Order: sequence, then structure tokens, then C-alpha cells
Amino acid sequence: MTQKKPSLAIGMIGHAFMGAAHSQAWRTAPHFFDLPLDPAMRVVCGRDPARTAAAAERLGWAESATSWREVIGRDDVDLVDICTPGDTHAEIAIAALEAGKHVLCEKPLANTVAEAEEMASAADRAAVHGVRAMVGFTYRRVPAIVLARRLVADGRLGEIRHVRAHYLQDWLADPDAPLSWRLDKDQAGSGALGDIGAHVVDLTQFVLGEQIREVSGQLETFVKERPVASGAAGLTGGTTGSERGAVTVDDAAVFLARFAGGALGVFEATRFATGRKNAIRIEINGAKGSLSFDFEDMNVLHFHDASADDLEAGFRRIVVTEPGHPYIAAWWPPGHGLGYEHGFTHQVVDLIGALGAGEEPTPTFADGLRVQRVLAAVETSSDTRSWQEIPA
Ligand code: 4PW
Repeated sequence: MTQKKPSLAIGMIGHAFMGAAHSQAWRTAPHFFDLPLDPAMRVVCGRDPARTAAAAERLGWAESATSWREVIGRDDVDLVDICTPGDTHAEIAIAALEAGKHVLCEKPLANTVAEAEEMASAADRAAVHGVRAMVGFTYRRVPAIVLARRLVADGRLGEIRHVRAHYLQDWLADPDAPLSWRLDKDQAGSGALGDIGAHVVDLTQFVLGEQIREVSGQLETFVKERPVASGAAGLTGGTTGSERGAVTVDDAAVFLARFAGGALGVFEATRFATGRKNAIRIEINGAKGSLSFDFEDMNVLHFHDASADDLEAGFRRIVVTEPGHPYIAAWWPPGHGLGYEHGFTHQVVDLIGALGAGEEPTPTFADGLRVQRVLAAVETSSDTRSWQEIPA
């Protein structure tokens, strides 16, 4: 007889785009991976009772609730999964950790460095009692990205000289796209910089295993006013009326960076790159070789080994779908490819694995704070037209 695994009961706050992505991860992970704990989708929380009940039904949650405080107060919830806009992260995460609940919090960790510092301190205090916190930089869990990190760690690229990192979307190129919460500084903290630039900051630091130490950047808001959304508005769709409101965040962010090991970085995050839908493009050049990745072709990593014979050298297209590649053995035969949602599944697999082993899951809130410091430094740099150092 197989022994029943201990369960991990989840309470999820928020049920829009990220809530749906996280829900599929909690639903799917135990069916494909051998996990030490069995996730139970206990309760989903939202503001509107009818919409939240419908979301519970659609996404697979046993119950719905309208008070996050009630959710974190429940004895039958072990982990709080925060999928709400950034302005609520600090309050919910700190309260949940203080209530003894593990926390998974969507990125960016917070809207300000001060909030992120408080969250990282709360995580440190909770860790003493075995309560864990993790921030959801989900693209770290793309198999090709993990392979890239391994190649760098194994010295296959040698000393790293250049990092080119772009996150390109185009859903705001239409000046009449609705004014959603992502365009409101109070709710989102920043625009392209925090929403998508945060990912490439985290990814490059993850792949290199090094921090960014200095930045010089420029932010721009191309469309300063938009029609106010009359209902929920996301990356696509949404209805508007005649009222217009101010965009209070950046539409695009560009910055130069210097990594701790001396590599030079060029970063770009924009929602105005017409034709680019979710192009996370990272190219790294080292003394012994180079890597190139594009999320729009996410099952592939390009690798150039500079030590190869000149006549045969050049970028090799590695299809990252072999059973020996990270995470792949749990999925499909070679060549059958993974998609956007698999990163979220791997995220909860790694989280549950760490909780089962009594280890600290990564990225930690301290990692999230480091990213937040880079974002803040880019903003200050843009405001003051100066280089900014990032404290270690
Ligand atoms: O990966 C991105 C997210 O972090 C998504 O494309 C959209 O932008 C939704 O939130 C952010």
C-alpha cells in the first residue's frame, strides 16, 4: 500500500492572469512530478464574491473567499500564494509570514525598496521557525535558462564580457489600449521597468550567478494619457468609455549595467516593440563562448563554443527537450516542447521540493530585494541623469 503524503494546503490571493497561471501549476505539478507534499487547492480569494466563486470553479479551488486576512488566519491553510498587484504584496506577505504561513509572492517583490526590505526582514524572522518565503521569478524555471546557467557555472563561456538582455512586448503600442492597473504607479510601482524589466534583471543575475553593481538608465512614457478601463483590463482586451486618465509609469526602460565580475550589460524593457509579444532575449558573450536565448522560441538555446575549429565553429541550436535536460524527464518525449505555463509548474515543484526537504526555496525575498534595488537605481539614474551604484 502506498503511504499518503503530507498535504500542503494553499490559499491563493488574486485570480486574474497570474492567478490562472499559478492555479494550473498547483493543479498540474502533482500529476507529473513526484513531490514530497501533496498540494491541496483550498481557497482562492478576490474582492468580488460572484467573480471569485466563478474563478474557484473554473480554476479548481475548493472554496472562495473575499477577505485575505481571513484566508491567512485559517488553520487549514499552510501556504499563501500572492497573485495581486504590487501595492498589496508587502502587507499580505508580512501578515501571512507572521501568521506562520509559507509565502509565494509574484514579482516584482514590492513597489518600493523600503517595502521589499521589510518583506525580506519578515522572511528572515519567519525562517527561524521554518516558515519559508519565495518570490515568483518564474522564467528562471525555463529549462533552456537553467541549462544556460549550468554552462556558465561549468566555465564553458569563460570570463563573461557582454550581457544583452531585452524584454519586448507590444500590447501598449496602440495609444487607445485601456489604462489598466499596470499603468498606475500607485498599484504597479513602475511600468515596463518593474513588470518585465525585473525579469531580465533576475534572469541575467541568475544565469551569471552575479549581481549588477552599477546602472545608468532612461525611462520614457510615450503615451501619457489613455482611455480609462471600464472593467478588468489585461494584456489584451478590456473595454473603455470616453473618460481618459494619466499613465503614471514608464512605457519603456533602457539601461546600461556593470556586473560584479566586470561584464557590461545592455538592458531594454518595453511594451512598444511592435510585433514582439513576449520576447525575452538574452545573449551572453564570454571569452570561451556565447549563449543566446529568446523566449519566443523557448525550447531552444543557442551555444557557440569558441574553442571549436574555426571552420566548424558557430552557434549550435540546442533543442532543450532531452530527458537529461532540466525538468524535461517529467514531461514529453524529445522534441515535444514545453510552453509558458510550464515555468509556473516548475516553480511550485521547486517550492514544494524545498519545503519537503526543510530547505530555503529560491529566489528568496532577499533575491527579490536585490532586483528591487536595481529597479530603483535605474529610476534614480533616469531622474538624475547619473550612474547609480547598487549596494551589495
Ligand atoms: O511575464 C510577464 C509578467 O511578468 C507577462 O508577460 C506579463 O507581464 C504579465 O505580467 C508580466
